Amino acid sequence: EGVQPQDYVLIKMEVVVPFQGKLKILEGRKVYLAAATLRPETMYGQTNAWVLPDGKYGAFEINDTDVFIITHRAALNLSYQKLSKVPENPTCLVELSGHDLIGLPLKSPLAFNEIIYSLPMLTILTDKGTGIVTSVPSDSPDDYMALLDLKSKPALRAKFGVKDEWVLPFEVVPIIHIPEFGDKAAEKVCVDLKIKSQNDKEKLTEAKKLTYLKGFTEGLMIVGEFKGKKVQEAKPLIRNALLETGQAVMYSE
Ligand code: A2H
Repeated sequence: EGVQPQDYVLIKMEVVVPFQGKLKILEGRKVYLAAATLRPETMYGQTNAWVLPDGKYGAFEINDTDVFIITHRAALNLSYQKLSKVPENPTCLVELSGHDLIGLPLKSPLAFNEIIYSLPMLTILTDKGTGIVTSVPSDSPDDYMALLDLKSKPALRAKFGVKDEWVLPFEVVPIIHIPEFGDKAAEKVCVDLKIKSQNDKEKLTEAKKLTYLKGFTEGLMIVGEFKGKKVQEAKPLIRNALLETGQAVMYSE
């Protein structure tokens, strides 16, 4: 954990009914994968969600209606932030592994893709955020490479039981223009740096540095309600709209 507290926006990605398998027990409730992000203004470009296949998750009662699927660690933190039905005591309705979550159909706030799927990412940290990440391959080098790995490696899809239709139809959605990098900044930087896979840590760190700062200082929204505005200006407006409409909550750790 860092010394500075990190404030995340938790995006409520709704699991589409009917529930299957271990999730059947949650019938009648609103169930969400809650993804921690620092970039709420990129939510238009979501193509999927990420889970760690061997990660341990649970379905936790947040209030009378909502259930969040997150790590136990995140549920404990949330329970001290007024996000638990029983304060300071998270209630787990069912234990889940990342494998149980692969292939869940989701409706996610602002996404141009009406339905997206939950897919495996091998570099997710279980001691950061909720252990659930939303994927925006236009602007996140990690997301771009993890999606490219799945798209280009049938054996990787087979290993995790990922169906072609959860991955192959999903293309990078341009949402932000950065003068130096164009409309698909993450793709451009990954190609320029010749990044081979999601495991190419050093180069991905470099790619993230390059895109993150430029995106914030020079990026322009090219879609959505704040089209034409700078990313810097749009970010708090989009975050507040997501919070006010109940599509997201704040979480700090
Ligand atoms: B970001 P920081 Cl478009 N493991 O959201 C690995 N990565 C995680 C995570 C976890 N447990 N929890 C959150 N994250 C990702 C969007 C995004 C993000 C874009 C561009 C850059 C970017 C869409 N994915 O992050 O270490 C989430 O991905 C660049 C670092 O706390 C979250 O924001 O700074 C970010 O990492 C939080 O990372």
